[in-house]
Amino acid sequence: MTNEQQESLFQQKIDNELRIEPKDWMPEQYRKTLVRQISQHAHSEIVGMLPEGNWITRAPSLRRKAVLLAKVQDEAGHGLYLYSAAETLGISRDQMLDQLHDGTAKYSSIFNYPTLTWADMGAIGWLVDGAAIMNQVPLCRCSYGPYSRAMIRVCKEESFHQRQGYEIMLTLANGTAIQKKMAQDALNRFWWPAIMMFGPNDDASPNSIQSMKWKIKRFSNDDLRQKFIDVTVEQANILGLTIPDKDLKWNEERGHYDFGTINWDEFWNVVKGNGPCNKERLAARKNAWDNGAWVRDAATAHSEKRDAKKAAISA
Ligand code: BYC
Repeated sequence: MTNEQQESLFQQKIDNELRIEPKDWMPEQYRKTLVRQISQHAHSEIVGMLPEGNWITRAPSLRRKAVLLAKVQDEAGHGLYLYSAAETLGISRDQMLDQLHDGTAKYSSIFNYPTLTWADMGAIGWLVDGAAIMNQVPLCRCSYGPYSRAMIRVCKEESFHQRQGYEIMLTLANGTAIQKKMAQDALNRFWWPAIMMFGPNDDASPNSIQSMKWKIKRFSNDDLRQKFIDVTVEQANILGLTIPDKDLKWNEERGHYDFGTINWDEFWNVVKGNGPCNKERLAARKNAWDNGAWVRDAATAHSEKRDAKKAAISA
């Protein structure tokens, strides 16, 4: 079969909503796009543990601490499913981590902002996990089988994360004047970075057209951003908090909220490594990798010993 015939069969499969599995033929660019997206997604989960991990020892009650601990552990699990999904495309976990550590692989811009107060745990759960759900539910129908299946469990857990964040915000918003102020301040700081999570506008998104044709992405960056804003404004109203956007206004004709201009200079600056916490986040990950060397060595030695024992028995 010629390359064109293979490509045409591949596209037909996608158009017919069939999943592509690891051993199926796929264009090299499809494989590369998936490795890029899935590994960056995995890195985001793992780096995303850091801002919240910062508050585990300072959670205001045992219940809050247990819930936050469980949430952060869930993020580690998401990272592991996603690294495994990416490995089915022929890249090793070590290679992916090298790319994170040397700065060639990205991770979500949102995790380069600091978590200054307890209310930030509420804002992250509500807004960051809320944005993640909006982006990731369609990924459950991604054309690549292992990624789409990993996303089903991830989304179930993200939905609990969003609710726990919203519940923190609700408690603070109905608490003392100082608590309500803290919740408002967290919303002020996390609103725009959460909106930026969806990526550049469609006309500045080099990967979108091809990724949508391959059904890796089901909706464009701008469509998902708009959906997120439309549902989140109503949630802010229930909290009695104000979204920090003076241009936010219901547009009857469009059936959507209009919103202000995103600061793309800030976005690209953070993506390029110059956000408030980029250096700190990367240093923490490299440190964890270096400090974990003895665990990896011990696991390798143990597995070699077990293999040698098995070989000796069967000899
Ligand atoms: N931050 O052509 P585009 C979580 C990059 S984890 C940094 O639109 P694409 C959570 C993009 O990579 C949340 N970089 O790209 C965890 C591309 O650069 P490269 C993570 C960004 O891939 C713990 C360039 O800009 N979610 O929720 O078609 C606790 C041009 O963009 C960002 C995922 O990873 C950004 N925000 O679309 C709590 C979901 N946006 O790679 C919560 C899976 C764009 O060409 N990923 N860039 O060098 C996706 O859905 C897509 O990759 C994106 C971007 C929508 C993010």
